[in-house]
Amino acid sequence: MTTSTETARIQALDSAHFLHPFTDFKDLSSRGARIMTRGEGIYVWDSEGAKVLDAMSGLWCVNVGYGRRELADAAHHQMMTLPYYNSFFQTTNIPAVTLAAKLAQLAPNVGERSFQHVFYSSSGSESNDSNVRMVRRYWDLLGQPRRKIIISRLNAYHGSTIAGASLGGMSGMHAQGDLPIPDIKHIGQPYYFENGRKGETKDEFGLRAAGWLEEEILALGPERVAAFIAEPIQGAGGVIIPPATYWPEIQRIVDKYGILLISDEVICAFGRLGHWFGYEYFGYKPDLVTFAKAVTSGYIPLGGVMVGDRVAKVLIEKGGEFTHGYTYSGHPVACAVGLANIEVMEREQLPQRVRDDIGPYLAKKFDAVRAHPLVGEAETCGLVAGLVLVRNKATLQRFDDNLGVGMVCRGHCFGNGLIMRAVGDRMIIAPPLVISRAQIDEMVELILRCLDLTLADAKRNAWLA
Ligand code: PXG
Repeated sequence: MTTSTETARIQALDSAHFLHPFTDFKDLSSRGARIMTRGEGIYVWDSEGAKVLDAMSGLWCVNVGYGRRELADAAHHQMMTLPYYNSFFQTTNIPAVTLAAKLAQLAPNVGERSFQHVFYSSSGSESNDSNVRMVRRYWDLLGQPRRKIIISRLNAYHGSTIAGASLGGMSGMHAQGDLPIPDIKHIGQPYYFENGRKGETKDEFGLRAAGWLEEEILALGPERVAAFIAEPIQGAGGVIIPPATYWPEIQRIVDKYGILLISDEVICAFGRLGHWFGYEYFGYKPDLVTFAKAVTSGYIPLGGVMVGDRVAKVLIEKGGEFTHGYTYSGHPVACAVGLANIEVMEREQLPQRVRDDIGPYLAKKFDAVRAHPLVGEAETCGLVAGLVLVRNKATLQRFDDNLGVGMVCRGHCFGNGLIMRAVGDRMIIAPPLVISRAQIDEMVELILRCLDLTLADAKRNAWLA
C-alpha cells in the first residue's frame, strides 16, 4: 500500500507520460487513473489499499487468478536458462515446441478437421493479422487468388491493429483511421434482444441471423469469399450469446460454399465456456482458431493461431517460404509460462469445474440478477455473463444511449469494490475460473447492490418509463 501523496505523484506521472489504450487522454488526466498495485486470487488492491473483486479477470485473461507462484517460477527459470532466441532461421526452443504439442493435444479434432500446428504471436490482434495473411496465402496457393474477402460481424472485436480493427465491427474504431481496409465485409450480429422480431423465437432468430452470411456470400459472389471470422460469444461487444441454432447454420453455410471458418477464441478459449476451446461448446468445426489472453492467464503476452490440417497442409506442402512472422513468435519465456498455466488448469481441472460446477452455480445465482427491476435480460454461459439495463422491465424499453446508464452502473461498481464492465447499456462479467461458490455469492450481492444504486439514480433523474 502507498500513501495518498504517493498516489497523487504516480497519477501525475501517469498523465504526464502514459497514453492509455482506448482512453480519452484529457478526461483521464483530469480525474487521475486508479493505480492497481497487487493481486491475489480473484481480488486486486489499489494504491489506497481498497480491495476490489475483479469480475473481469483483468481484461478477460487472468483465468487461474492472481498470485500463482508456478507461473512466476516458470518465467524466472526460463529467463535464467534462455530468455530469448528467435525461431526464424532454422532454430527452435523447447518451451515453444512443448507448448505447440500441448495445444495440439488439447484442441479437439472435429470430423476430418484436426489441429496439429500452431503459429505464434504475442497478442490477439497480431494473431488475426496472421490469419489474414494465412487465409489469403491459402487461396493463392490453391489457384483461387480472387478469394480475398473476409466476412465478419458488426460489433465484433478482433483487435486493434489495422487488420484487427478492420475485421472487428466497432463503428467507433472504423471512424478513426479510414477503416475497414478493403475486402473486409460485415454482417449483423446474432443479438436477439436487439434484433429479434416480435413473435420470433430465439431459435428462429438464430437461423435468420446466420442466413445473413449466406446472403452476403451470394451478394459478393462465393468465388470472392475467403473466410468468415467470428467469436463463439462476442465478448467486448457485450457478451452476446448466440441462439443454439446459430452456429450449426453457420457451419452449413461455410461448408456449402467451401469458405474457411476462423474462430476467434481470444476470450472463449482456456476454460471460459467450460472447455479448452469455445468451438467445443458450440460444436462447430473451425479451420483456424485465434488464441491469446488466458493461454498465459495474462501473466505475460502470448498469442497465436491453431492452424487446422486443411490450411496447414497447403501452406506446408505447396507454400515455400511463408514471408510472415514476429520477433517474439514462440518466445521461450511466454511459452514456458503458457505451459505452467495449462498445467495449473489441468491439475485443478478448471474447464471441467466451469462446465460441471461453478458455471451452473453462477447461472443459478443469476436468477436473482434477472429478477432485478432494472434488468431486461441476463444470460450466462460458463463463466461469462451479460445483462441489459432497461427503462421499463415490462416493455423492455431501453435507455437513451446519451444517458450513459452503463457508465453510471460501472461507477457504482468502481466505488463498491467490484469490477464489472459496461458496454453501452450492457453490464458484463468474466471472473477468474478459480472463483469459489462463496465468492460468487459475494459477487452477485455486489452486483445487486450496484444495480440498486443505479436504479435509485435512474429514479432520481426521472429516467424510468
Ligand atoms: N480477438 C478477441 C475476440 C478479443 O477479445 C482481441 C482479438 C485482441 O487481442 P489483443 O491481445 O491484441 O488485445 C481481443 C481482445 C474489452 C476489451 O473492452 C477486449 C479486448 C481487448 C481490449 C478490451 O472488452 N479483447
